[in-house]
Amino acid sequence: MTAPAAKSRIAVVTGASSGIGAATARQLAAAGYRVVLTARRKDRIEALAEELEAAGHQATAYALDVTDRAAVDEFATAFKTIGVLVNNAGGALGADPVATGDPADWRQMYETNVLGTLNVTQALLPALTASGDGTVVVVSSTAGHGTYEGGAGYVAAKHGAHVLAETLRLEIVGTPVRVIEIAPGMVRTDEFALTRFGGDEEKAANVYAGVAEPLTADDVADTITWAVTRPSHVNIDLMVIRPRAQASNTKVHREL
Ligand code: 8X3
Repeated sequence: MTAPAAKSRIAVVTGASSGIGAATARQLAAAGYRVVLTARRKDRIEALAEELEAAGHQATAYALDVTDRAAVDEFATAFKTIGVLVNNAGGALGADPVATGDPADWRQMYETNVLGTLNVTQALLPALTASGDGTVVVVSSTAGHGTYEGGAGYVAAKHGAHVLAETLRLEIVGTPVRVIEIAPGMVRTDEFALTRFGGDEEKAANVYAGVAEPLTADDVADTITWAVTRPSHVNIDLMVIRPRAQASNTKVHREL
């Protein structure tokens, strides 16, 4: 793995309180980055920062709601330069068909997955550029690249995140900032499916029923860390990562 240019290079991770975000923060810290953990749940990110510091890494926690633009702008004033931004905050709400989906769920998914990414990216782009070697990661989803029944609200939002990444890459070419999109498929984390189904444990468990080995948060964090630690002139535009048992959004091998 290529080490960051300087030990003190900063990597900001949003949604770092659990799942892919927390795993990414751990792996980037282990790779030598000074990680800044952001999420709404202050207690979680503070505990993770303490864990990382105790292990000899550099980590700070900053409570932040990525949908709150004023708070994001205030957060951004703390940094002159940033090496890496991992836009991980987001998630799914509901799995209803288009005919009955709740517009409030759709709105909230657009707010977190798209506007949250837009807010933090816009606010930190000057610091990423000032670093002379910045990386923006957008953690989208395979839902950003194809649809499935019952997924339209989330699929629409993740398509938005994908388009944001692709367009930003076009617009800032020639500046010292690269844009990487990581699109995970079925990842089993503590909260993704549970949140999607409003805390219904049975529905959440059914998402993974019979699937031998869904991806873990660490699998995705490993991919993000690999992409981020490539030499600066190498841009991993897009990586789609799925478990072996998932051939497409709608084709999953289950042993039931
Ligand atoms: C998660 C993948 O299949 O639940 O982003 O939409 S899926």
